Amino acid sequence: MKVLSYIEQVTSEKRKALAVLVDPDKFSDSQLDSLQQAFSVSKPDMILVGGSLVFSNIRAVVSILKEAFGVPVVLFPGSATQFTDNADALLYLSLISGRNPDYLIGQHVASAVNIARSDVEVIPTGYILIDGGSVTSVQYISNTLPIPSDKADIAVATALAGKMLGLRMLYLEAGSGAKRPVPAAVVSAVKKACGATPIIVGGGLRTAEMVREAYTAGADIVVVGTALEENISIYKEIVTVRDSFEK
Ligand code: 1GP
Repeated sequence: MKVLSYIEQVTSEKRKALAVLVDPDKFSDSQLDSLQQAFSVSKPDMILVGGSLVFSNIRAVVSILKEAFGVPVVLFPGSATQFTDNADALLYLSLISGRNPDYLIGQHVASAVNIARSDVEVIPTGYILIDGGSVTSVQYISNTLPIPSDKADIAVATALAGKMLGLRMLYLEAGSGAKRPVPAAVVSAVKKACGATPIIVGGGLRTAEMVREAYTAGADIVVVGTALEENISIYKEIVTVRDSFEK
């Protein structure tokens, strides 16, 4: 099954999905071991690979993760250079909270021909940065301003614009390692306005309780990266929270 169809099915059935973010620059044999142990109980729905700036070999990391886990490996690229044709799918991100044309269309033009030549599933995704209490790498590198975290109305207007432009998913991002995650009020307002469009929430989700709050507010997919790099033992609690939404 294609990745987007799977996500749309999860969303329509009001179940929840979990994505684990792997930063290729921090990936190591010991991280692979700890993910293998954690996932032996219950797997995430997908693994995201990427980052604002990546210097290592993404193709090699994708290939190891595909082989090890048998779950979709989805590119979450910080720039056109992070595309690799051995991934299952690509979040084709348009940074619609920003006004930097390079992240609205420039990187897309640079990567379009290589993507079109591949069999990688392309998922047009509206990427919406919400202020997470500190300047994050994505904000600095993309040279864009995040939406203030108390302005749910601006987040809703941005999300609706993205949806009407044809974007198939909306990613509410506080930034990796954010001090504060996207507020529940912002998640629920966007979910209410955008109906069936899958909502991804990530950045600064450090505990199972925070993950539960994001799901309850309306996140269809939650992304966790830093918290698992720091303490893999919380994976079990997080995946239990995901499964508690199963009917
Ligand atoms: C970052 O949303 C992801 O792009 C995950 O953030 O590393 O804070 O979990 P964390």
